[in-house]
Amino acid sequence: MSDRPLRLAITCYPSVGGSGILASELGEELAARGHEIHFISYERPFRMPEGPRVFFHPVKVSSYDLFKYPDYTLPLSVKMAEVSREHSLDLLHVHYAVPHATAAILARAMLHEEHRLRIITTLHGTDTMLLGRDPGYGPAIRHALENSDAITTVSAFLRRETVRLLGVQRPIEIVHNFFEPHPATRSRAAVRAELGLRDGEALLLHLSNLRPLKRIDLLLDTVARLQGRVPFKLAVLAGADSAPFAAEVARRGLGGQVVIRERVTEIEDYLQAADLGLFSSEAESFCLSVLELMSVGCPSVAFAVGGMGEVSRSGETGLLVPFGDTAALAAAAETLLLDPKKRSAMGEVGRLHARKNFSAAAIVPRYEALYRRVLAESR
Ligand code: GMT
Repeated sequence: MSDRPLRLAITCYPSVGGSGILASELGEELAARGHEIHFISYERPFRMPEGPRVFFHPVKVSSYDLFKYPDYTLPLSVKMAEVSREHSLDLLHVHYAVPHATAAILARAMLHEEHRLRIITTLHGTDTMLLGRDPGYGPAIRHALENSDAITTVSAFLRRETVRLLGVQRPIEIVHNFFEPHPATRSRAAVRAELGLRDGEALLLHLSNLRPLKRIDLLLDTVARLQGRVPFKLAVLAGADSAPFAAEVARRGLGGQVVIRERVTEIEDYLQAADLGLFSSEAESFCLSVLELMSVGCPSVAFAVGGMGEVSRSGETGLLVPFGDTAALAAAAETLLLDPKKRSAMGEVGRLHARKNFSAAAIVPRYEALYRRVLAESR
């Protein structure tokens, strides 16, 4: 098959979340490689790139008195069909199955024979682990996966879970997430000053959407345990409304220790200023945030859940401890905070690991090869 540039649409959630971030960065990398990229979503994705060959098609959701709940799936599928027809798309790459994969299958059916649209579905985590278990969603997800032209998961763990929970019989390709850090816009010192770090204080960084799976209760338990053992501050880059979290921080008397920032776009500024990542999720199919820190040479401590061990090699690029053991998580953080040499050695191993296995150069060609294979197979 020729290596002509492809025309494809990417559908993802526009809000701050791993799947939307990954999809936006993939669009940026694909456009830089000469492909034409059309984003379709209800809002412009949070980190959607600007530039040539990148387009955004908003989906308008109407609200009718007739419906108690507004419907997004149907207008999304209509927009997918319209963009596919008008721009002669080769394929549609949907990130997160619900409702994107279902809408894509419907769009393809609406196009009939007039335009053969190929559909790639990338599963990110909760679409399988949470919604896949829900009898109100599971059969629809399975149907969309069985009818996609290709399925990928962001980790081997998630592939196993997809087969186990949804009984999908089709081949599933594992394509890990990638991260390509942009240059920081401010110095490390400037960011640390902005966060109010005093001399000798270490900066712990946590990035997440603060959803229940992130187990913020365990994060704050860990912070409380660390108090008085090492001088530090925890910066939380929140991808969601942080008011309930701020209230909990205050209730626990941790206000002096925790700084919160919402909807940060220049995350590299904070990544390069950090000494250690701190994560407490009870489930992660991958954990893009650990990779983001690793890419700039910063190790993380976290619970060994899901696909976390596919990203971070415990003892080499960071430390993983059994889920729920906040004493062990605090001890792991303390060990690395008190040993800058070990921390920077781990950071360097992690940076090289990220470059080799999770950079755009390592991962984006995997998606391109998959697109071309699907197009060649279904001609
Ligand atoms: O973590 C979330 O709640 C958001 C979710 C998403 O779909 O945006 O994240 C999932 O996808 C990320 C990108 O592939 C992964 O790094 C996260 O581990 C995964 N979250 C879970 O599996 C809980």
